[in-house]
Amino acid sequence: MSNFALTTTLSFVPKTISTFPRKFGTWVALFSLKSSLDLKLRFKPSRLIHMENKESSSSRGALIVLEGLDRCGKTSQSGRLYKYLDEQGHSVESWRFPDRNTGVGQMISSYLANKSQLDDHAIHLLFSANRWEKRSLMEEKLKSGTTLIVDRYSYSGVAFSSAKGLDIEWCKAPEIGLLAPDLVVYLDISPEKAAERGGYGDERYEQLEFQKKVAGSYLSLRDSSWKVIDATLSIEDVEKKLREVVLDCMITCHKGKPLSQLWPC
Ligand code: NYM
Ligand code: MG
Repeated sequence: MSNFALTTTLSFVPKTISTFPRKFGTWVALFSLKSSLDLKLRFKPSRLIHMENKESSSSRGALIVLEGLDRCGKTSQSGRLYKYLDEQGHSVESWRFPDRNTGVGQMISSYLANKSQLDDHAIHLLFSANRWEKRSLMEEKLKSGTTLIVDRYSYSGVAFSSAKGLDIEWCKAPEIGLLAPDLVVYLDISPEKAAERGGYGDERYEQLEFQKKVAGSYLSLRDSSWKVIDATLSIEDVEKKLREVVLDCMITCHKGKPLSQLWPC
C-alpha cells in the first residue's frame, strides 16, 4: 500500500476506533508501517541496502517521467506533485525537456516558435542532445537520493519525430544509454479533447491533425510498465492517482532498485 493510501486510511482511524479491539492490531500495524515509510522515504542518501541475493545496491531517488499530448495537463500535474512531495519533506526536483535554458535548448525553443527552420533529423538530434547534456547531473541527483519529476523525456522525442514520418528505430537510437525512467506516467486524453482545452499556443506541433499522429506514436511506444491515467478526470483525481503510483515507485527505488538505461528489453 502506498504512503499516500496509508495517509488516507489513517485519516479515518478515529471513526473506526469504536471497533476496538478487533481493529486495534490492524491500526497499530498500519501506523507503524506508515511511520517506517515516512522514515524510509526521508532517507540519508547513498546508504547501502543489502539485498537478499547478497548483492548490495544503493538507496536512491526515483526517475519519474510524465508523458502525453500537448494540453494533457502534464505541466500542472508535475507542479502539484512536486509541491506535495516537497511539503512531505522528500528531496525532489521538477525538471522538464526540452530544457530551454541551455544553448541547445535555445535552438530548440527558436525552432518550436517557428523562428528557425531545421531538418527533421537535425531537430530530433538536438532534442536528444538536450537530454544528454543533463545525463550526468541526472545520475548524480538520483544517486544522492533526489527524486526527479520530469515533464517529457525520450518518449516525446520518439513520438513527435516518428509522427513526422521518421523511422522509429532511427528515432530511438540517439536515446540509447540515457537513464531509463523508473516510472512513465502517460496522461491519457484524446487529441480532440486536448484541443478543446483553452486552445493551442502558437508553437509548432500544436495542431489537431499532427497531435493525432503523435497519439498513434505514443500508443506504439507504450508497454505494460507504463501507468496510464485518464487525464479527463478532475485535476484532484488525476493528482491522487499520480501520487499513488509515484510513492510506490519511490519506495522501490529507495530499497535499492538499480539504475538502468534506455531502451530496456
Ligand atoms: N518535443 C519535446 C519534441 O518534439 N521532442 C522532444 O524530445 C521533446 C522533449 O516539444 N510539443 C516537443 C513536444 C512539445 C514541444 O514541449 C515542447 P512542451 O512540454 O510543450 O514545452
Ligand atoms: Mg506544449
